[in-house]
Amino acid sequence: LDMELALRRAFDNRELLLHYQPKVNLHTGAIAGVESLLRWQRPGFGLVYPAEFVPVLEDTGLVVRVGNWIIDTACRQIAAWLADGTGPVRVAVNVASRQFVEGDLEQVVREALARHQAPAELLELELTETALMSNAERTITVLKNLKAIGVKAAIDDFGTGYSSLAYLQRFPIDKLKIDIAFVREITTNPNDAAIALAIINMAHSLKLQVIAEGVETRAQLEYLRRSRCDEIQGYFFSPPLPPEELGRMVQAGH
Ligand code: G
Ligand code: G
Ligand code: MN
Ligand code: NA
Repeated sequence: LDMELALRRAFDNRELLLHYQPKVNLHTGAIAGVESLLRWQRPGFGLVYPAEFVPVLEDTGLVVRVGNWIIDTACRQIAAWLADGTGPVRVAVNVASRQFVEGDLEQVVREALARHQAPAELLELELTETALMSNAERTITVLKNLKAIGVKAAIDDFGTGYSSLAYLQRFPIDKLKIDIAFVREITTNPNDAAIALAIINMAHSLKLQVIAEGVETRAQLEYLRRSRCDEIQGYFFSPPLPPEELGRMVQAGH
């Protein structure tokens, strides 16, 4: 079966869902928020991970429709966690380049926040450098307008793209996310350690927060803490979880 058709059906049949991976504040140890990650509960296949189908969503443009649904679902979840006593949980969503170019991202975000009465401060957008650069002027305008209402923005997979540092300061972003490629061997490869430290220091010089993804060991965590990284995300703390499990983890305080 053609993958595009299968994905259209999956979307219509509500087989797509979001899992949520906690981000931990390295200064306080508290859960600082979560990243929503798309999964496909595919009948006969089990849980399918985005590496297998997000490229198809992007290539076919389906990522705009699905992306709108992701933003709506994230806002619904923010409101649900507020309502059930879990509390304010900041939710980051991954945003594809085509959502800026082909979709009316600003309107989609505004409507989703309003529909669920979710505080804008609890929504964060994660964009790759490539997405930022593919239509820089449009992206700057949208991000500025969303920042004005309180929405946060982070650059995902930082260090792997080709954005110039001079350009970076023109984007109204709040946070850099160090790519997993520099975290994996951070305790054994001096070059990776140096790059991570340089990103952290540069981010702080630009008054940006910095998070490291893909943290799997205590040694990686300790290196990042000593380097003054603000937040970490990764299997060492927790894999992405279904919303009920994530809610229980937040309520338990760890
Ligand atoms: O969860 P996993 O590590 O398999 O995700 C793999 C890739 O898929 C990541 O690069 C991530 O950015 C991307 N991805 C996951 N969820 C979403 C989503 O909701 N929207 C978009 N556009 N990409 C996503
Ligand atoms: O948006 P992005 O591509 O950065 O998505 C993060 C991806 O990394 C997700 O697919 C998530 O499942 C995965 N991931 C999260 N934590 C870890 C980790 O500690 N190690 C590895 N190898 N992958 C992780
Ligand atoms: Mn991400
Ligand atoms: Na990433």
